[in-house]
Amino acid sequence: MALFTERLHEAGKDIWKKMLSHEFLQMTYKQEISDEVFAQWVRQDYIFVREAIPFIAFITGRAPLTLRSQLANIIGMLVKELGMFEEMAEEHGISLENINPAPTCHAYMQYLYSTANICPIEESFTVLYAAEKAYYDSWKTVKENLKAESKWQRFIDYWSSEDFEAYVKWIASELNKLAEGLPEDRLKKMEEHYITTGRYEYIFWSMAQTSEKWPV
Ligand code: MP5
Repeated sequence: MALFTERLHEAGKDIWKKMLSHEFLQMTYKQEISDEVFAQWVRQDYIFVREAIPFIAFITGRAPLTLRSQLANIIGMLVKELGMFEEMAEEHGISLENINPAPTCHAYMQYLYSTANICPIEESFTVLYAAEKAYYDSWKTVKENLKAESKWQRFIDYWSSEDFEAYVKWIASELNKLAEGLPEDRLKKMEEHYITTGRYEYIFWSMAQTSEKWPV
């Protein structure tokens, strides 16, 4: 039988196609992105990664014992990642003081929290998979199309690395185990989360690209 993640990839293929050709990514690999637009992504993703820590903590509380220690390790990984954001922000003169989530970032965070708290583990694990896969695929696209060293190279290398790829593959294999034997209605819900998360990932790039702000 085909792996469940293959079903997810098929369901999300149009969204992924659009995501990977998003203007923000194209401008980044063509090195035409303005510092202000990139800084908007840095600030918003810093908030996102910071808030991903409680998301993982919530998931851990509902996870089977076999997943707990690896989920706890993700929290350590996120703390290190925040350090990378802080160092890159400092190096490039981007302030991380008094920053607030833009509407899209805010909505995405709330989606993470509610999924982790209300939905069964296989659904929140699907959200985790989609979010991490979106970043691996997006930054790998940037890396593959980049012609020369970028000032944002550290970010590009981080999410397109072999280590990160192995981490995404681990989530995929655990997700396939979680999906095993589940009835179609529960698999369908997982597929819906994969699509919703892919959509959030797409609009997250747009939020950065347009420097989205609250209108009031
Ligand atoms: C990730 C991220 C990857 N940093 N930001 C968004 C909007 N989506 C996915 O997650 P992580 O925790 O940085 O690996």
